[in-house]
Amino acid sequence: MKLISESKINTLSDLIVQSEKIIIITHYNPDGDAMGSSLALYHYLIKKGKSPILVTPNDYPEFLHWLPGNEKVVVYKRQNGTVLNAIKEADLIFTLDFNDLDRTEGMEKFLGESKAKKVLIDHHPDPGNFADLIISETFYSSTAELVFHIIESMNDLDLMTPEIAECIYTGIMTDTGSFNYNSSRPYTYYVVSKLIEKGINKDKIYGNIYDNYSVERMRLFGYCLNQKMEVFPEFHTAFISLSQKELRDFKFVPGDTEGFVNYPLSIKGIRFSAFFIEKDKQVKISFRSKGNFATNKFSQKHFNGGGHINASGGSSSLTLDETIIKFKELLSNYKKDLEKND
Ligand SMILES: [Mn+2]
Repeated sequence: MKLISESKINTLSDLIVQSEKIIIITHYNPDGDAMGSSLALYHYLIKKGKSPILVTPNDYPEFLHWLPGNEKVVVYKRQNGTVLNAIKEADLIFTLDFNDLDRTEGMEKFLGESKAKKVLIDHHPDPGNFADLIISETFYSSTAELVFHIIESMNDLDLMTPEIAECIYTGIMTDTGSFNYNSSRPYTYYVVSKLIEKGINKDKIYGNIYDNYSVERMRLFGYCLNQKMEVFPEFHTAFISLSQKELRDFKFVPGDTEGFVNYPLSIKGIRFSAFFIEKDKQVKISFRSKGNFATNKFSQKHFNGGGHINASGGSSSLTLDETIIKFKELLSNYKKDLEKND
C-alpha cells in the first residue's frame, strides 16, 4: 500500500519537525470523520512532542463528545479571538476532511492570509490548491483511514495509543455507515485489524455513536418515515423533507437528522435518495445512491454541491417547496441513469 509518495511523507515529516505552532482545522458541521481524523492527528502530534490546537468552525453533535480530547477542541464560533490569534501566529496548519477553504465558514479569509504552511489531508475529489502539501486520495474510506496510513508511512505505528485508534475507528465507521458503503477495499479492514490490535472496543464505539439518541430524535425519525417520505418507484427514487417548523416541533438539535438520508435506500428498488432540510436562508440537501448513479454530478449541476459518487451534498436558495418541485421535475431527465442496476 503506497498511495502517498515518499517525498510527500518526507516533506510532511520535515514540516512537523520544523513547526512549533500547529493548528488542525476541520470543516463546518463536523461529522464523525471530521472529528475522528482531526483528534487522531491531534493526539499523534502530541506524541511527536508538539502542542497543536484543534479548531472546529462550529459545534458538533453530542454523540461525538465522548471522543478522547473533545475537551481540548476550540470552537471558532464561540472563541473567534483565540482562533484568529492562533491562525496569525501559526507556522503549520492542517486542514482535514474538506477540499475547499470556504467549508470553514468564516475562517477562509484569515486562513488564506496566513503565512503558515498548509497541509491538506482529505479523501474528497477535487482538492483545492490552497495548500503547500496536498495529501488527497479518494481511495480511502475516510480521512481517518488516510490519517492511519500517514502514521503508518511515517513508521510511527508504535506511537498509536488506544485513544488514537478509537478516533480513527470512529471516522471509518461513521463515514462508511458502519461498513455499509465506500468500504469494499481490503485496506480498510487491514486498518481495522490494526486498530483492534491497539485495543479499541468497537462495540462500545458503535454504542457511543448510534445508541445515543434523544426521545425527540427518535420521534422525528419516525415522523419522517411515516409522514414525510415520498417514493417514486418509476424513478427508483425517494426523498424526505423537513421544514423549520417541523424541526422546532421536534426540538431539533444539530446531528438529529444525521443518517436519515440513507433510509429510503433500504426500500426494494430504490437507488437514489435525497433529504431536504430548511435552514434560515436556504435549503440544505443530502443525496445518497446505490450503484453508479453519480449524486455528486447531479448535485453539482443542479444544486450547487458536490462530494462522492454515492454520497454528496448541495443547497438551494429557492423555498423548500420550490426546491422539491425542481427536484421532482429533474427526475424524468435521469430516468435512464436511474434504471441502470449495477
Ligand atoms: Mn470524511
